[in-house]
Amino acid sequence: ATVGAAPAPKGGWDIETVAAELLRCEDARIERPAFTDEWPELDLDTGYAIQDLNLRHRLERGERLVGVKLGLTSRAKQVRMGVDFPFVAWLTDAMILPVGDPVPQSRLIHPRVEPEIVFVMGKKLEGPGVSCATAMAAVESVWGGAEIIDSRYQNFRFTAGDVAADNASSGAFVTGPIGLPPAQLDLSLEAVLVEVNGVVVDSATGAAVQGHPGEALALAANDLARRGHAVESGWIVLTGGMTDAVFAPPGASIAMHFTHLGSVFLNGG
Ligand code: OOG
Ligand code: MG
Repeated sequence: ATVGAAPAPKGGWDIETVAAELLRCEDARIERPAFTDEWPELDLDTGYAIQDLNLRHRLERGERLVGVKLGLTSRAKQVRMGVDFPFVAWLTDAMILPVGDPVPQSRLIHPRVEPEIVFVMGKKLEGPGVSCATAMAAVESVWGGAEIIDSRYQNFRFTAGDVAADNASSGAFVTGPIGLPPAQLDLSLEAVLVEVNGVVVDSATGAAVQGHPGEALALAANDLARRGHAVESGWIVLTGGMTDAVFAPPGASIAMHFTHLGSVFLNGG
């Protein structure tokens, strides 16, 4: 990657300039320091405003909204990233990685991969007041998946406001081979083994994600309600990394083995 610090515009930062800078960094594969170093008032809601503005920019350039992702729903992720609450970000069709494709190194800065439980929604789910049970009743199918995260911040160092603004380090995601109706498995007990170059380096069960990934979906619906949106029928929902993410350099061979949802294989390219 061609990586270098981006110069700050004169006159300080605001929602528009941070949004533009984040998309520029993404498109040009530039990593930069956290904005809160210079703009400490950039809190979670300001971050969401920046995220929403960049969703508009993504749609304007022809991308299609396909769902949402949750960030930092597991303790493993919260501890690693130093942000101790979950949040929501947007998924567009540009982030879908076809099965069998390698990690798209040519458009990423410093990709990392994490295993996730993925939902495809069968019904619209609208907060507030959504419970895990209500959320799961709106799910059509459950999949294993791998998210390739790629923060625009140097060394993935950020606060909650920075990372919400950066669309939760969105990069790409791939889904596994098996989709099951949610009643067919106990998601809190669904396990995953994370394998890098033939060595199992981490493992978790769905309970790592808010006790049950359905809780993460409920959280998404309730949080989006605050922002004037629902989780729509047909959407894809990434419920958040079950374990810490692993580096995905060229040449790496990564596999996520789920108990009932099959294996997701990712070549570092
Ligand atoms: C933030 C994105 C978090 C997850 O699943 O927790 C995320 C990051 O770790 O850079 O996608
Ligand atoms: Mg993730």
